[in-house]
Amino acid sequence: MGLRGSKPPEAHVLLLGLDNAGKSTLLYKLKHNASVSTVPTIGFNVETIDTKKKGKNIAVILWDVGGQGSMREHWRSFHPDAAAVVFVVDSADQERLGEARRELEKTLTSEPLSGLPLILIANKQDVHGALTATEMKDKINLKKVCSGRDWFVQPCSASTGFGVEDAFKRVVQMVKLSSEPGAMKENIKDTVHYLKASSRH
Ligand SMILES: Nc1nc2c(ncn2[C@@H]2O[C@H](COP(=O)(O)OP(=O)(O)OP(=O)(O)O)[C@@H](O)[C@H]2O)c(=O)[nH]1
Ligand SMILES: [Mg+2]
Repeated sequence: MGLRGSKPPEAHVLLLGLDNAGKSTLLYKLKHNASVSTVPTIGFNVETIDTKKKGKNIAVILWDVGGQGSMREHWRSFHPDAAAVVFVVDSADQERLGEARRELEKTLTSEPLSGLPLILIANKQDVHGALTATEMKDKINLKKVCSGRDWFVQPCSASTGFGVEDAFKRVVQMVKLSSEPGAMKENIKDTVHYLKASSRH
């Protein structure tokens, strides 16, 4: 047990992926076990989930950043504090798989993310014709894309809840805890202010 009043360590986890992949649906399924109807995210959503890692309390802070083209330039501002990347892919949208792979590769070349674990969510498994997790792994050539880091592919349906808890357990297991919890770097703060201001207009 921690000291009274001391905050548990925090792990910032990025939820990234193309627009329509199901990031926000996944976030709210995880946080509230609710199926919410989402709109495309302009800016970001953030939720904290308190849990335990190796018997110790930790707070997992999930940053769900909009995936539309215009939003992707902001992903980078969320990289410095990240402890893991969750990349969500629509397994039923094979037409955009190449685009998803390119964005994933671009994301993983970012210096602050080097060596961090990657959890790939093969989402929308409830849709007929969706790629299986194994097919997804092979098509994205994940072994190569993720060389030098831990990775895992989780089949999931954010709509039905299938695989959602398993995905979160895997994140908690693989996440790297920061030695300096709680400190949000200045550039993230700036982006947060900017995105909040833009979403008001
Ligand atoms: N069938 C099915 N639909 C899903 C699933 N997950 C999400 N969706 C639907 O996909 C659409 C997009 O979901 P969002 O969660 O808003 O997608 P997003 O990744 O947050 O998109 P952006 O905010 O634009 O980046 C919504 O209509 C969801 O209901 C799933 O597992 N199965
Ligand atoms: Mg969203």
